[in-house]
Order: sequence, then C-alpha cells, then structure tokens
Amino acid sequence: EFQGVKQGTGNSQYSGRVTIGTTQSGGSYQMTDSARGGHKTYNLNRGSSGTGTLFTDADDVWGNGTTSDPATAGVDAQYGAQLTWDYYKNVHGRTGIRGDGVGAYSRVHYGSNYVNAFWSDDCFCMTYGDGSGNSKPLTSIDVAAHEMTHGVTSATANLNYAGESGGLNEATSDIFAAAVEFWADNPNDPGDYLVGEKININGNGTPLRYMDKPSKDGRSKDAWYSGLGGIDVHYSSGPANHWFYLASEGSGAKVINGVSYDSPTSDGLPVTGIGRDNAAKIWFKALTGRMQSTTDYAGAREATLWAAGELFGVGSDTYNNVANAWAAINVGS
Ligand code: ASN
Ligand code: ZN
Repeated sequence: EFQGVKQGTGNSQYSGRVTIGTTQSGGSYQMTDSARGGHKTYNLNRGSSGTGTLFTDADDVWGNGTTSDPATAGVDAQYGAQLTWDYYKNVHGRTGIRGDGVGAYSRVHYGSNYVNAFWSDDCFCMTYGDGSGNSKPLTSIDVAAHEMTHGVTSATANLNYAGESGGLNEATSDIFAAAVEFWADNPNDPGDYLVGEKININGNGTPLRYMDKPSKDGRSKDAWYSGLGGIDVHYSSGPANHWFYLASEGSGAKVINGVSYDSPTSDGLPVTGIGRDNAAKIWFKALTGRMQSTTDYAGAREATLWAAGELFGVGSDTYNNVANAWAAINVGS
C-alpha cells in the first residue's frame, strides 16, 4: 500500500486542465492537499450542514470540466484554494490563512439553487453553491480567493463586517481576488479587475463587481461620502476597490488582458499607477500591520501611507501616488 503527497490532474470548469494537490491512501486518492496544510474539499451533495463526503478518486484524474460530474466543482474549489495559498505564501510570506501553516477546507454543492459562496470562521471553511437558472457554480478563482481572504482578514485586522470597516473588509477580499487571479495567470481565466465574471451571476454575462468604476454595477459607490457606512458592505467596498484599481493602473482608459477599463477620479485629477504588485504589497502590509476592527476609510488611507512609507519611503513617488489615489476617491487631499 502506498501513502503520500500526490499531484492529481483536474478537469476544471473555469481553469482548464489543472494540477491539484491530492493524497494517496491505499488504493485510492483523496482531495487532501498535504503540501498546503492538508486543505481538503468535500462534496455536500446538496446538503447544508456538516462536511458531506471527502472527494475521492480511483485514478487521480478528477472531474470532466462540466457540471455533469460532481467532482468538477471540487476541482475548481481545490484549485482556487491552492492558488490562494500559494499567492499568500509566495508574494506575502504568509503560510496559511492564519499564517500557521494549517489548511482550511472547502465544501461544494451546498444546498439547492444556492447563488452564493461564503467563508465561515466557525468551521474555518469555505462553502460554494451551484448557482441557479443561468448562473453557474460559484467556484471561480476570484470567488475562491475572495472567500479565503475573508479568513485572512478575520485572522489579522478583523475589520468589523458593518459600516465603513465592513466595506474595507469586502474590498480586501475583492482586492486579493483580483491579485490572485492576475498572479495565477491561467489562460482560461486571465487576471482582471472584475469580480465574478465567470459565474454569470446576473444571468446576462455581466460580472458581479467592477473595480475600475464600481458604480457600473448600479449600486456600488465610486468615491467616499459621509453616508458610505450606512450602505451594504458589498457596495461600500466600491471606493476602496476603486482605490486599488487607480493605485495599480492609474486613471484613464486602458485595456488589460482584453478587458477595457476606464477609471474616472472624483477630484478630476489624474492618478499615476504604481503597479498592482506594489499596490497589493501596500494593502497587505496595511491590513496586517496597521488596520484594526474599527478602521474606517480615513484610517485605511493612513494605514496604506504608513505601509508605503515603510516599503518605498515617505515622500517617494510611490508614496505620493498612493496619496493621490486616495484623493481620487475623495479621502484626504
Ligand atoms: N459571498 C458573500 C461574501 O463573501 C457572502 C456574504 O455576503 N457573506 O461577501
Ligand atoms: Zn465577501
């Protein structure tokens, strides 16, 4: 009998043929990623509690790339968690959601016609619905990275999930969702500043959120205003998502990986981008080194300027461009 760390082949729904971490146990394989803290993916098979059953497979080739095989959603979930783990480890030096090397787990096929995905601190796990009607399983790379990042935020700044801090919590998940997707550079799902563009959640092909101009979704805000803390956290995230786009890419029209963006500024002044890798490093350092549960937009500005000063020097071009991106969403001046 053999036992050990394996690399299975997965036929995913959104990312083509991928390699996923598996474990051999006797004559079969488990969807347990021993190289990443033992992260597992379970099949809830439409249940809504417990863990259902761990995905297992006889030949370590998983899924068929469509919803006709229940293992396909498992492949996407396991792959998304793996990419997010690798991103935090390789880019930010953080091993695991809590930074302690311990894996979480994912559950797919939650409930019936469930059009959402969520992170829970209680189970230290992510859960994905299959969608309903024209919407698809919520297992794309960006959704996985968004949900897993809720775990990172809980373990670090622990931004309260209401008011302005709630918007910053949501934005942190969208920011690292985009960062992971760009970093993964999967040809089937190249990086973009859209959230949920693969899952057809609106039924008309549009994404859930737009970071270059959040108001394109009809509800999110592009800039801070005094009532921002009173709206749903998935809309008060808009200005911070917009900050991340502007800080990364700068204002104006741009095409990246075939997607057109146009990012206006609230003060009408142009912003010069510092590159998304630098913007992500600054946000991560601010999140883990300065933000707290009650941090608001003004506090997030201060936290990122502190981080930019530490990483690039106070008064450096990068520091000044970070400040300009905040001014462009009506925070500070
Ligand atoms: N998918 C949503 C999110 O991660 C679920 C929720 O609203 N808690 O924000
Ligand atoms: Zn969220």
